[in-house]
Amino acid sequence: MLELQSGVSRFLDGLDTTTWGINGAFLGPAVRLRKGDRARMQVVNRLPETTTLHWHGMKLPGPMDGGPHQEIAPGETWMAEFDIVQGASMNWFHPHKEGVTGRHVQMGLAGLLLIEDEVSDALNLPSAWGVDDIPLILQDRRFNADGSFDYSLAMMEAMRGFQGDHYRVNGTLDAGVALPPKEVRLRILNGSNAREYDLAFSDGRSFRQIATDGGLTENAVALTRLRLTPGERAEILVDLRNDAGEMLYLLNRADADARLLTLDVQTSGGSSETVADVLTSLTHLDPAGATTRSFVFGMMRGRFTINGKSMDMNRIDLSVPRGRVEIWEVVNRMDMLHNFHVHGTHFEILDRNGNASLVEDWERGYKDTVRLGPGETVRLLLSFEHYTTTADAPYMFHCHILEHEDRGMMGQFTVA
Ligand SMILES: [Cu+2]
Repeated sequence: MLELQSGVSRFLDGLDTTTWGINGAFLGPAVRLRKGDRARMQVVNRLPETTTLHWHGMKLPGPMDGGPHQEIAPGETWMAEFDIVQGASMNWFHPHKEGVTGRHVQMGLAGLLLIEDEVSDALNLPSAWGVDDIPLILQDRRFNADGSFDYSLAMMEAMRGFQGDHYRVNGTLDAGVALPPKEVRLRILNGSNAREYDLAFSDGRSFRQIATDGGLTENAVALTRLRLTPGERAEILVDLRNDAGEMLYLLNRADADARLLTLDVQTSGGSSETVADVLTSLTHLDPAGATTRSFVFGMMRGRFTINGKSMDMNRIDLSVPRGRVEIWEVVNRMDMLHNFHVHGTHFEILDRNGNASLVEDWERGYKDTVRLGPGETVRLLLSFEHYTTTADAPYMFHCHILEHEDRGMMGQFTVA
C-alpha cells in the first residue's frame, strides 16, 4: 500500500515544514520488483487534495499509468495492477494531476520503483542497499521565513521553471554518505521540478555509467561528467578502491560547482572486485521505413504549446498504431531549455540537430526523457507494446519541466 499523506518535517533549525510524503512525512519508499512480477499498487489518498500517482518509466497499459485521468480524490483508493514486462531499471513515481504537478512534487510526493531481472542479477553489481548501492534523488527547494516551502513563482521563474536555493538529496540538506573503499553504485534521479544537473566529482575523476532511464546500457560508459534534466535517471559506478579515508564531493557544474553530496570513504569494508564493461545486449528498432511525426515546442498567449496547442484533457492529439516503428522529431523553437518525456514506452535517440554525434555518451540506451536545449531538434525512435485505446485513459507526451507541463506543454495520445 502506498499512502499519500501530509506531515511535518524539520529541515531548518527550530522551524517545522509542512510536507507531503508517501508512507511517511516526506518523499516515499523505494519499491523493488522483478521482471515478470505482477505489481499491485494500492494507492490511498489521505491528502486534502485530489492528485494522481504516475509510474514514470514503466511500460504498462494506459488505465494503470497514473496520468492526469486517473485522479484519486481525498479519502479514495486507486488500485493499479500491471505486469512488469521491462528489464532491470530505475523508475519513479510522482503525481501527474493536471495543472498542479509542480506543487505536488515540491510538497514531497516522489518515490522510486526499482526493477531487477536475471541480467542485473548476473552482473555482480554492487547491491548492498544503502551500503554500496545508493539511491540519490536530486531536488531543490526554497523556504519561507516560517519554514514552509516557498513555491511562489515570479514571472521569470514561471517561464524557466522553479529553482530552489537549497539542494536536497533524498530529502536531506547538506547530504553525505559513508561508503566502503570499493566500487560503489549510485542510482541517480533528477527529481527536481526544473533544475538541470551537470554532475561531476570534485577531483574530476572518471566514473562508469551502467544504466540510463530505461535500464542497463550495453557497455559501461566511461564519463567525467553527466547531465540530467528533470525526470532523467542514470546509474553509475564509482571506483573508491584507492580512496580509503578520503572525502570527495558530487558537484553540480551547472551551478558553480555547488556541492550536492559528500562521499566519506571509510577505511574498512573494501573489495578489489569491479564490474565488467560488457553489461547486456539491447534490441534496437529499425528506423528504415518508420513514420515520422513532429512535435514543435512553442508558446502562445502566456501558455506553453506543442504543435501550437496547449494541453486539453478533452482532446486526444494523436493515435499511434501499436507495434509500428515511429520517429518522433521534437523541435524546440524557443530560446529556453525544455525536455521531452513519453509515457508507455522507451525510445532511443537517433540524432540531435540532424547529427548522431551530438547524442551525448550518457544518452545512449533506452530513454524516456530527453534534453532539448534552446533551438535544438532531437529525433527519437520508438514503438508501443501496450494498448490504450480509450480517450479517458490516454498516454501523455510532455515537457518534464513541471512548470511548463502545468502551463500547457503536454499532449495526449492513444495506442490502438
Ligand atoms: Cu519545458
